[in-house]
Amino acid sequence: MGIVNVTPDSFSDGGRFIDAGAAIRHGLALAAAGAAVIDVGGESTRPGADPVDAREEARRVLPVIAALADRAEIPVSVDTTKAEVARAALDAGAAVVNDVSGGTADPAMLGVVAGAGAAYIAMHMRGTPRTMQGEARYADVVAEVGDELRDRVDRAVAAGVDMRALFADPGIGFAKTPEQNLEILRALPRIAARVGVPLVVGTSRKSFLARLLARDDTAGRDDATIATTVWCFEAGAVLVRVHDVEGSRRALELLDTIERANVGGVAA
Ligand code: PMM
Repeated sequence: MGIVNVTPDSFSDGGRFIDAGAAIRHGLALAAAGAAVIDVGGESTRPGADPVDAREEARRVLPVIAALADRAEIPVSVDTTKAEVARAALDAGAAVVNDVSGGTADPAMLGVVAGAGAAYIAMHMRGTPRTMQGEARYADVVAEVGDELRDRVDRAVAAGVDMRALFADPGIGFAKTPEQNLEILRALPRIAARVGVPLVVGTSRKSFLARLLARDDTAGRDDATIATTVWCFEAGAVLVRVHDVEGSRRALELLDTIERANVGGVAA
């Protein structure tokens, strides 16, 4: 899943694609690089980010979604917590709603997704991007994130969202410390078993990677992201949300080649 942030303030690409034309070109380039889905967002979710209203968020994303839905030949997803923005994006051609609040930010969200028959990604977070880092307190992060995510999935199903088009995301970096992010990555199969729907994971360029590498630049974060992409797919995730589609695609092709090497019974 390739990321297009149409925002002035996202942490790694804020400001680069605030112009609709640049965002559309970037989305098409991600599709050409091998993305399976393009995720378009108009509100930064970085820790402490200021919220934007629905009208401004829609103004940023709708022309980009309409153009990509028309031209990209892969599904377009809208990264929003607001039902009004989701509805307008679905009308403009989006097929997926990626909601970092997992339906907790806007009581109308799940009804909009169910009514449109759209796919839905329910992510785990506590609080809001403004408050979440103060809420990273868990006795057992894997069990609690699994339980809370399961609850969000159950609510989505109860609201009529199609179970076959439902995905869950443990929300790396959202109300989690760097150590908790690692525990979650390590326990992805346990979380997948608990939630009962396929997992999406987003580690791309997040600050815990810079801490792990003791190096803080985009190239380093992209290398680390590729390592987590391989880890996530080996652990059974079905989608990873990344800025550098090309790097993750190449790594997955290699992984696939290694996994097939045994098919003829030639390899030891
Ligand atoms: N992370 C960000 C935004 N949206 N959506 C999902 N499903 N999972 C994530 O991990 C996620 C997300 C923040 O990253 P960005 O500012 O680089 O887009």
